[in-house]
Amino acid sequence: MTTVKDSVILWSYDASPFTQKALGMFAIKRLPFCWVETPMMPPKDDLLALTGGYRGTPVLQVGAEVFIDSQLIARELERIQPSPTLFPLGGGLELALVRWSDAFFRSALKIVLSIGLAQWPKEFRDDRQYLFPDIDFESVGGEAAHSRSQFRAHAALLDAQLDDGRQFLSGAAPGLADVQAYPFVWMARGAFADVASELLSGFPSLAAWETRMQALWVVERQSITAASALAEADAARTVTPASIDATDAQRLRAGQLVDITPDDTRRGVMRGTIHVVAADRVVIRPSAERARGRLVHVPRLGYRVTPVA
Ligand SMILES: N[C@@H](CCC(=O)N[C@@H](CS)C(=O)NCC(=O)O)C(=O)O
Repeated sequence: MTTVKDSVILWSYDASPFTQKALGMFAIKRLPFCWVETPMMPPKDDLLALTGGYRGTPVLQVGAEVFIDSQLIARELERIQPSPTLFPLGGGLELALVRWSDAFFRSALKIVLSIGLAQWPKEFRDDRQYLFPDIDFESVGGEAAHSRSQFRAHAALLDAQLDDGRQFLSGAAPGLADVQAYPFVWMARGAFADVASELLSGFPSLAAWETRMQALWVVERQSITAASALAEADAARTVTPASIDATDAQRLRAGQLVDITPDDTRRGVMRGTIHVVAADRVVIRPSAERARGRLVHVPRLGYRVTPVA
C-alpha cells in the first residue's frame, strides 16, 4: 500500500485538463497522494464543505489547509517536496505562463464546443455556459476556423521551443512549463482526435515531446471518500501563521471580511476573514459553517478580492 506523504489529498475529476496539470506535478515529483473524485458539475456539497464556496477543480487539501487553483498547488507541492523541482527556470516565469496556458485552453475549448456542443446533455451545457460567461455557446461554432488557427499557433510555439533538441520546454528536466502546456494537447487528442492530428501535423519536435510527456504522466494515488477527507480536515489543526503585507495594493487588513471570486469563470464565491495577505495569495478563514476551522489559500493572480461592507 502506498505511503502518502503528510496526507496530501487532491480533489478533482480526471476529464479536466486543469486536473491533468495537478497530476503532472505529482508525476514530476513522483509524490504519492490521496484522491477524492468530485462530480463534474453541481451539486458538489462535499467540495463546498471543504472550500467554503469554490466548486472548481483541482483543489489540494493538506490537513485543515486548502489550496485553490493549480498555481498554489504547484507552490505547495514544491514546499512539501522541493526535489525534483517544478521550477527549473526559477518559478516566476513558469507561473506567469498560467495566462498563456489559459489562452491555449480556450482555443481548445472553443474547438470542442464547435464540434460537440449539440451532443452535450442540456444540464451540462447550461452549467458550462454559466461557467464561461465570456464564451457565447450559440455563436462559437461560427468561429471554428479562427479557433483552430489559434490552437495551431499555440502548438507552433511549443514546437519552436523544442526545436533545438531539448527534452522538455525548460531544458533537460521536466517542469511546470511542460505542465502548463501538455494538458491541452492531451485534451485535443481526446476530445477532437481527427482535427487534432491535422492541427498538430508538421511539428516533429512537439510530437517527440508528446511521447515523453505521456510516459511521464504516471501517478500513484489512493482513492478515498470525501467523508474521510473532510473528517481529516475537521480533526487537523491549521499551521500557517497570520501575516499581513503592509504594502498590499488593496490595503487588505487582518480579520477583514471579504468575498473572493475567480475573474475568468464562475467557479464560486469564497467568503471569509483575512488571515494572510501576500503578493501571491490571500488566506482566509471561511465563513461557511461546514468549512469553519480551515484555512483556504487563494492566488491573487486571476482572483478578485472584494471587501464586504
Ligand atoms: N485557474 C484554475 C482553473 C481551473 C478550472 O477552470 N477548472 C475547471 C475545469 S476544466 C472547473 O473548475 N470547472 C468547473 C467545475 O469543475 O465545476 C486552475 O488552474 O486551477
